[in-house]
Amino acid sequence: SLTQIPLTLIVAATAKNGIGKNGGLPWPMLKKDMGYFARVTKRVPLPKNTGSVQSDALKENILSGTQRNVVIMGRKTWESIPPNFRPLKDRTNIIISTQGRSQLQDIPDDVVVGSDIASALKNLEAMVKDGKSLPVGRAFVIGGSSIYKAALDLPQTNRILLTRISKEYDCDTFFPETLDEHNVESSRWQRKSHAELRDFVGEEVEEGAVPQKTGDEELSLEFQLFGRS
Ligand code: FOL
Repeated sequence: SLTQIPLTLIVAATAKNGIGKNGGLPWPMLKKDMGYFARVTKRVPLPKNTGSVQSDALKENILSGTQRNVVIMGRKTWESIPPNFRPLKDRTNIIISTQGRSQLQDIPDDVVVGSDIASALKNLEAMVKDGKSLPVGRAFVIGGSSIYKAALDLPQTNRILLTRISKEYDCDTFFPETLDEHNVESSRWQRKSHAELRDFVGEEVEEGAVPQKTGDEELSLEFQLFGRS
């Protein structure tokens, strides 16, 4: 069932795990990262080819757009997205809030609300059954820190897509897990190869430090994948 769907965290963070400042991102718009975020969270994977004739029907389902990925976020992250970009298009948006949807401002009908990740996924499952929402491809957790923390405590969370930002920005919000470049025994999380990253995201990914022009200084990004068994 949907409450058991694998969850992938997607996050951009500084070396000190900074992710936010004053309710928004700490850095100016990083086009290469935002484009990556949008493409990766939208892309529905092709089904594995089992060699059966039934798999052809499954492929047609994908090609005709009958699945959508979901993006799960906390209420503050929802509010941090520019109003003209939310709900994030071509994805089923889920907001986690202790307040009911009636107490939240201007939430469109196709946005799912839940008090925690598990109950939100149950709400979505009911909507899919009723034909009110498309069947789910992948599920991404997009923040912020308390929602990342809740997801990290769930055994169904098995991947982290991290964009490491080279420059240290002043941050007041942090990603709640240490992710080491080197695979140390003590960490539950292991860095995966560039090939595994490319296979998972379904597109070519620039390897190593990727230079980024911002208003003022030079900085670089690195796209990384971590996994846990
Ligand atoms: N993960 C990564 N890698 N980078 C991020 O900036 C990021 N941000 C969040 C979560 N995970 C992330 C949360 N914050 C938009 C804005 C803020 C935001 C997430 C998304 C947003 O407007 N997204 C549009 C892109 C529009 C554009 O291309 O300019 C989208 O359609 O996804």
